[in-house]
Amino acid sequence: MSLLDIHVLGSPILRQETTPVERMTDELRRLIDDMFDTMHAAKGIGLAAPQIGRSERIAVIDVEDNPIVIVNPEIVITEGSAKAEEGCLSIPEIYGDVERPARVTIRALDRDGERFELQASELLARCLQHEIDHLHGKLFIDYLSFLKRRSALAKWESMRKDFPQNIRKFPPGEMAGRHGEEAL
Ligand code: K2U
Ligand code: ZN
Repeated sequence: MSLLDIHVLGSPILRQETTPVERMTDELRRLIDDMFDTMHAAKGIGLAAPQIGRSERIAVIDVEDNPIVIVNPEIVITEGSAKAEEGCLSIPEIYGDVERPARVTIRALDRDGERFELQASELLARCLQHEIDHLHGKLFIDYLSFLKRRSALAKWESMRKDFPQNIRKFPPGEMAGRHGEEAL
């Protein structure tokens, strides 16, 4: 089990486009396993590669014990509309209501590089859209109104000192090492 550092708002990689994966490798499969470990340790239900400092177009999701790996995902169908509160592991303690399509159909590759299609609704649909946004440098705060985004960013400014170099370590703590072990 390897816990990776999570990049928080202010880290440039969160605002960059990711690179499509041309071929799945054992190294990428190990990265995917570490992303699941980190997501679970952070009590998240999704995690995208830029959030752990990597530029591959990969995200992991686990809504209600249904682990899903999406590589090079594309949203091919959107239906309806739904508003719900969102947060982000890269913007801790900041929340806001986001309107998104209620149901989506996505196409992606799995951890073995095999193509699949997935229809989703409810929280899974929202999580998929949140993670796919991350893969294109978009964050949920981008959907907030001007005033709500200004308020969220002001609150974040008061908190960012807790994340030197825009890094959030797991488990949290002064001495935690790179993978969460105590520093010797
Ligand atoms: O990508 C991330 O930062 C993880 C997100 C994923 C997410 C955000 C909004 C709505 C659905 C998924 C969350 O921080 S994971 C935390 C969480 C846990 C349970 C329900 C909603 C959000
Ligand atoms: Zn997020």
